[in-house]
Amino acid sequence: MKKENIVLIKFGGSILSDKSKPFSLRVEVLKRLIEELIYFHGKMIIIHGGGSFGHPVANAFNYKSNRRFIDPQGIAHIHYAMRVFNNIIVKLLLNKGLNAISFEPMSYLCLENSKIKNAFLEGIRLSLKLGLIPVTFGDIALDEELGSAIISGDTLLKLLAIEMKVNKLVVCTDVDGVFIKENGNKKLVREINSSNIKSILELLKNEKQVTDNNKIDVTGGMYYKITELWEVAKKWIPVIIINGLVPNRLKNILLKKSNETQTIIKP
Ligand code: IP8
Repeated sequence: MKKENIVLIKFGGSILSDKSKPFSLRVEVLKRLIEELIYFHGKMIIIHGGGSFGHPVANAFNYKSNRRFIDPQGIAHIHYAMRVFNNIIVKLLLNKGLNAISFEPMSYLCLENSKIKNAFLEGIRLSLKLGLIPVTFGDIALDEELGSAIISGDTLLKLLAIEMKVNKLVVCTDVDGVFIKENGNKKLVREINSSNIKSILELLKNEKQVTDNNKIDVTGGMYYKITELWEVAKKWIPVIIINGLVPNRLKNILLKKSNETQTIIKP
């Protein structure tokens, strides 16, 4: 796959907001991350999660994944909460001279049983050509089978990384990377590649079962995330998972300086 010179950056909802308090923003973290983005002068796409905006509202309307959700008030309010969150982020980007433009998944995607059925990505493609920074986010979108369904930022990440042929994917989380348990101790995995992917996934799967008491994890946890990210890495797009709460890690990645604390996924 021939790559474009585009970096895709994902901000997990939990680093931009405090998920324990509805509608709370970690404004200092957000402002600092934006300052770090300024150092990069190429094309970029930004994706953010639902954080303390989308998730509490979805809960309040009793949204359950993979179930029919046809409550018009619920759909409208979940979407609105995400628009509010997204507007704040876009405004802060604009304040720093970054020409961000918002793309709401509700308008460019059509779902079927929670999976993407149609995606109209021409707007995002054209915006990149014009030097704009497309910003998109986890959202509720309309679903031909279920009425509506939440599409997470992690699903958008895979779609856009592959469709836009990006040459690097940076995932900013609130931890240093992927951790596994070895002899009872937590250990950071610095590189995931074709020789260790199977064993890492096995460990993450088991760990999830142990720590979550076999409860169903709606977002799928790290196991699901790495399964998806591996699909991206297999297309020769390096995926780097960093701790966005630590200053300068994002900036170093964008400036191609090495960070000693991160996980890189490559085939
Ligand atoms: O935080 C969820 O996006 P995510 C979006 O990326 C909503 O999973 C509406 C809860």
